[in-house]
Amino acid sequence: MRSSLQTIIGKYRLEEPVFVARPTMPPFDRFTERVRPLWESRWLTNQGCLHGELEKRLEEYLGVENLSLFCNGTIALLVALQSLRIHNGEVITTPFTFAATPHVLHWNGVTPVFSDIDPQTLNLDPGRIEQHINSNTRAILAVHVYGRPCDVDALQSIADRHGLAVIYDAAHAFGVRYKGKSVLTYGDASVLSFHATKLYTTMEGGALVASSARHKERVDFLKNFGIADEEMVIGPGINGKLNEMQAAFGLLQLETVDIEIENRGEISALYRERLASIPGISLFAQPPETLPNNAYFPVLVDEGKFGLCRDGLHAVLRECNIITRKYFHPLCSHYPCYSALPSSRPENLPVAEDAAARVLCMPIYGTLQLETVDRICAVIEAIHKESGKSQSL
Ligand code: T4K
Repeated sequence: MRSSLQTIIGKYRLEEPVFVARPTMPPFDRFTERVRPLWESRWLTNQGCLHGELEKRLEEYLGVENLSLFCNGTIALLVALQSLRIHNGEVITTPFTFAATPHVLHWNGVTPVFSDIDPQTLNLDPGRIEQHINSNTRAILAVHVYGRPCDVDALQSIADRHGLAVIYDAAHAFGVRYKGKSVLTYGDASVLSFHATKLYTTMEGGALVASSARHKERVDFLKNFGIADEEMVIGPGINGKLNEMQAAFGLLQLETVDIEIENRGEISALYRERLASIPGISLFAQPPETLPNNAYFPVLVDEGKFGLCRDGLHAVLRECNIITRKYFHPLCSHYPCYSALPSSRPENLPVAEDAAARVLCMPIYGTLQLETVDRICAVIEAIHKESGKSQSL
């Protein structure tokens, strides 16, 4: 089989690598124009004009109130927990996420308790949560994985029944609307990431959407060392500020983010059309009542039907210069720092274990050409045909 796969690699290898994500850059001149006034004002950070303007514009664009900008999504999550005074006990979360999610719990002195995910959405399965609740449980930290909304109503009713806070790691969910409103308006706080790999970026950056003006006020103190004024520090805060250069970049990104989402929609539709009929490649259904952002394009690989396992497909695609990613493998529950936790036992997390072993995220970003998407699908089809052949020998 190796030699036939080599033939595919020879035939389909792309000249330049195609990455899983790429930021769409604003025109360079527009950026210099935007930041030129900073050379006059010499005001570079600490809630400058561009920072204020971006907070306002983002609130308008996203349809939310009480948004605070941050230097990255991880610090925003850390502050979300602090702002809700969650700095001990246990928090129920998903193992199927980026490292930042459980790490912020650890950094806040909280023990993560991993609960299994739903096979359709790969988000926390509400039906599995209550078995983990005890007198130490403080909150649920859920992730809208790939920007697909969690079952927010079910999570909220569990939280209400047990007096828990709900925090959403919405790192992937920029612009997503659910049941007619921003997905960021659910729960006690939601956090976005504006990292360079995200569909909306400020290079590094993030935002926290608080549940009230009073909550935002607390968040804003916390992200600025707890400083109230020159002579008053009201609590142990941190430095979570976004600077003026990043805000300038973010203001320009906002001008084109609708096009970015639209382009991703077309790419996603083409992947669906081309991959749907390949045996062993399963796609995720569009989430109901959702205006999606197509932040990621995950598929699940079934080795028996496809002919090659996920890792094999990932490796052959890489040789073709198509850099897919296994978001999220390994599960956070496998990290050495968490693997000894009772909730990390694989038998507690069968759905997450299966998804982490089979998931592959395809390249998707606004400037990815449809011809390239077509070619990626052709490679996957050719790999299936070759692998299937050798399996039937
Ligand atoms: N919660 C969740 C659920 C998250 O997914 C994340 C971040 C966070 C919280 C934390 O938010 P931040 O603190 O990061 O704001 C990337 C990102 O670094 C990370 O932000 C993101 N999630 C995660 C899913 O993906 P890596 O290790 O995969 O990134 P890297 O450097 O391998 O980049 C992936 C591809 O993107 C590269 O192959 C090429 C492209 N790329 C990358 C960078 C950095 C660019 O084109 N330009 C760039 O500047 O983690």
